[in-house]
Order: sequence, then structure tokens, then C-alpha cells
Amino acid sequence: MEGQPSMLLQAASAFHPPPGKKITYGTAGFRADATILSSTVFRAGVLAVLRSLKNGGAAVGLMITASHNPVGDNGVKIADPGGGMMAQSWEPFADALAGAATAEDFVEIVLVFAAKEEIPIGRLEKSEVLLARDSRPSGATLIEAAKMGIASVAGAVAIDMGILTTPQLHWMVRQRNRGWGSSEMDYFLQLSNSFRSLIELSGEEPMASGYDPVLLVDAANGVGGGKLKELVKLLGAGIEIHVRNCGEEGEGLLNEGVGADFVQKEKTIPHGFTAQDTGKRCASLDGDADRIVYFTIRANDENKVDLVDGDKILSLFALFISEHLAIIADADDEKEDKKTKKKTLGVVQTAYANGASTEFLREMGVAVALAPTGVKHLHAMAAQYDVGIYFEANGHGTVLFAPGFLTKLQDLANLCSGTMREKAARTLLAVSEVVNQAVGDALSGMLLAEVILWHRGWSMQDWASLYQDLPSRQLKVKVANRNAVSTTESETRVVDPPGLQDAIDAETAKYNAGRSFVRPSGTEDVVRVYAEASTQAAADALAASVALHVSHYLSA
Ligand code: 16G
Ligand code: MG
Repeated sequence: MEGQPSMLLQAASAFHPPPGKKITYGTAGFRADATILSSTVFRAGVLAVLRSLKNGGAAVGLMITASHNPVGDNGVKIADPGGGMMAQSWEPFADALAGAATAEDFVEIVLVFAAKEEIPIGRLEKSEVLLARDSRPSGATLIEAAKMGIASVAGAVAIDMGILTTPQLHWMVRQRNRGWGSSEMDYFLQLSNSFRSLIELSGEEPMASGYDPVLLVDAANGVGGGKLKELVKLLGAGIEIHVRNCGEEGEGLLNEGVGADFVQKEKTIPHGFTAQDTGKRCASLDGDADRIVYFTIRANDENKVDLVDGDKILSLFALFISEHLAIIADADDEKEDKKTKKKTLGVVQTAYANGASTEFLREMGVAVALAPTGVKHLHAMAAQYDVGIYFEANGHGTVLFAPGFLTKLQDLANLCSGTMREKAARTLLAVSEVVNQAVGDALSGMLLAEVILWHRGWSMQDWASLYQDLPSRQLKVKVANRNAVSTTESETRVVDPPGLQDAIDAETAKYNAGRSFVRPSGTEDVVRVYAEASTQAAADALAASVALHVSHYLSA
């Protein structure tokens, strides 16, 4: 390993962590004001190489983005060789790297960790990092810092994929490691080809269809707008997507009054949309296009929108997929298949899922599992089913197909040529292609939602009325130390501080259909409160009283 320590030390000495500021690998990577991030990003470059070396040199992704944060922020996160988020077991190491006070400390931490994990650093072994950034101006310099980090490990190769959405990079990593086409055009072609296959497999549009071919998309003035425009060129007839807030001259700032986070939290019309769009089917992406919600603008209430959130997207997907799984199983003479059908499909939500959505899914006969907040938790749980669908209410989510199940579908399609079963199997295969199985992807999720609406001949009203959301309220409470709150049972129950859960239970019992939980945020210095009840006034009151208990228990 001669030379490697001094190579690392020399490179690391050019970067200085911000004094007195601790940046941690939170729910979705490191995130902070862009001006203090270069040392963190340099070190994340080294981290990505180590991750690749640990995985026999497989490609790893490094994405520069701060998603829905303001334009002055930026961030960095690592995608593992499978295309998913970096293994959680490495997060403490990531924190230690970012937090090392000096270049010497940093090198020491790298070398000790590499020795412990038997990572062949400095032996010129193959390792590869695919890099990309979203449209933030600060990304250009930060990506150079990441490249310097990568170059400081002997034998490491950096491949700059340019400006991409986060899910595009995750997809590319997954494809590349499977030896499949991983260019941006491959991505666009896979999505558009499978979209068109799904339309063809659906046959004729239903009579008296309520589906409106026009879709208005708010791209948050982020990276997704331009990408969506590229994709639209390949979709063919039948759908008319108008993209707004692409971040072009005069369109406003990234994530400011626009985007999925804004629309979902504020339930307010994003910039670039007016009363003239009332009743139209609209969708909002977030700044790096890994999240999507739909909405319509309310008549006579110009500023407000009716939201179709992640829960309803999930419900739509679950309905369509279970319908097709049922065709496959129902046509089977053997009862065996019918019995296993329900285990085949599973959905994963978080405690934030509206109670009405969970009830709707359970009534459909689908297994519903609960995961803690954060894509990585939901993704891991969904991967346990043959077909696993996961969504957070905020619009992060996708559908996962187990490799063995895809083979089964392929065999079935070949065996049952000319039957309904073949069509159902081919439809599910096309769904597995249109969705991004590496990570939730606003563009691919949108295509699947559109196909399903088209197939059913549904208007936004049809979709929205799948079930009626229970009134809910979210609050945040500023506390001295949010980490004094710890939870269990997928964040539905508080363990610490003692007594707080009993207080929440006592409040909840006062309300019809009441439900409430609290958890420390992973991205902000607050404790979040969620409450649900049969009326809005009750949900508001429940949330307010639980928030008071949080303040009380955490101020002591
Ligand atoms: C991050 C997570 C998101 C989660 C949110 C919760 C990813 C890619 N993103 O944005 O899944 O819903 O954090 O934020 O994992 P909170 O902890 O502040 O409530
Ligand atoms: Mg995002």
C-alpha cells in the first residue's frame, strides 16, 4: 500500500471541514449549505471508492443533489451496486469520515476501516464510481471535489454521467452492474418502450373514457423538467404532457413555491399554474425527480389543490397489479396458486400513510407492512415479496419484482400463448420495465400511473374517490435535542422519554378514529407530530395536544 496514505493525505489537505459544524449522513445522504460542503463531497468520493472496492469493484453511484431543499443547499449520497441506497451499516463510517477534524485524522479513519473491512485500498484494484449532479449551480464545483476524492485512491475510475435525475443515476448503476445498457438513451428507451407496450396490451381505450390525454407537469424548476421533455418525444400518440417549471429563464427558482414537497405540504397551487388549469390532471415532481404527487386545482378556491398523494398512487398501482396477478392465479386449476397469490403481492407504507388508504388496501386483500420513514427502509421490506409496492405519502416509491418471479412470468407468458394469462403476464413484465426498480422515480411512476388511468378510462375524480382521506394534521416541535425521542414499531410508539407514549395514548383515546405518533425528523432539527381523526377540527386538536406533551417531556 505504499504511496496510498500520502496520496490520500495530500489530496485531503486541500479540503477543510467547516469548523464547528457537524454534517451527518441522514435519511438521504449528506445535506447542507452548498458553500460548506466541498470537504464532505471530497470525502464522499473516497467513501464511494471504498464501497466499490468492498463489492469487488462493482460500479457505485455518487449523486450531488439536495432534492427539495432550497437552491443554496446541496448534498451528496451514495448508491450501492444494486442501485439502491448505500448499506445502512456504513452510515456511521460515513459520519466518521465527514466529521474527521483534520486531513490526518481522515486518512487514519480510512486506513483503519479499510484494514478492518479487508478493503484492498492502494493495491490498484479495479473500482468504479458513476457520478452525476442535479441542476443546482453549486453542483459543478462539488462534482470536481468528488472526482478529486475518487482520484486519491489508486486505480479508482470516475465516470461523470453529467446532469441527471437521482433515479436515473441509480438506474444506471443497477444496469451497468448487470451488464445491461446503461446510457441515458437506454433509460429513455426502456421507459418509453414499456409504456407503449402497456398501452398496446391494454387494447382499446374503454368506452366513455373519463381519461383526459392532457397532463400538466410542474417540474419544480429542477432537473426533471428537461428530462421529461426528452422522454415525451418518445412516448408517441395518446398522451399530451405539458411540462412547466423546467428552470428555464423567467420560470423562477428551484423548489421555491413549486414542486412535490411544496404542493404536498402546502396543498397550494405551484407557481406557473393558474385558475385556468382548474380541473386538469396535474403532477408535481421534486427537485431531483425521485418523488411525485398528482393534484387538481379546486374550482372556486383558486389557491388550493386537491391532492392525490403517494398513498393514492400506491393504491392505484396495487389495484392494477393485483387485478393482473388474479388473472394469472384464477385461471389456474390448482388451488395452490390461489392460496399463494396473496403472499405474492405486498405493499409497504409508513405511519404517515393515511389510515383510509391502509384500510382500502387491506379490504382489497393485500398484505400491508409498515416501515420506518425513509426510502431505504421501505425498499428493503418491499424486496421481500414477489411483487412489492412501496410508497411514502410524500410521493417516494416504486414497485419491485423478485428476479425469480420475473422468470416465472416469462415462462407463463410463453406457455399460455394467446390466453388472458399470457396478456396478464406480459403486462406485469412490462410494468417491471416501466418502473425504476433501483429507486422511486417520478418519471417512471408517472408513466405507470398514466397507463393505468388510461386503461381504466379514469378521470382524476375517479382516482381521487378510491377512498376518502381521513382528516390529518402534521406539526413540528422545536426541541433542544430531537434525538431524546426514540421510537419502536415502525415509529408508531415512543420508547423514550418514558411517559410520553402514555400521554399520547390518553389524548388519542379522546377522539373518534384518532391516531397519533411522534418521531424525530431525520432531516431537520425538530420532532414531528402526526394526528388523524374523523374531523379536521379533531385532527388539529389532537395534534396540538400531542405537540404540547412533546414540548413538556423534552424540556425537562
Ligand atoms: C428524506 C427521505 C424521505 C423521507 C424524508 C423524511 C429518501 C430518499 N428521502 O427526504 O424518504 O420521507 O426524508 O424527512 O430517503 P423527515 O425525517 O425530516 O421527516
Ligand atoms: Mg428528491
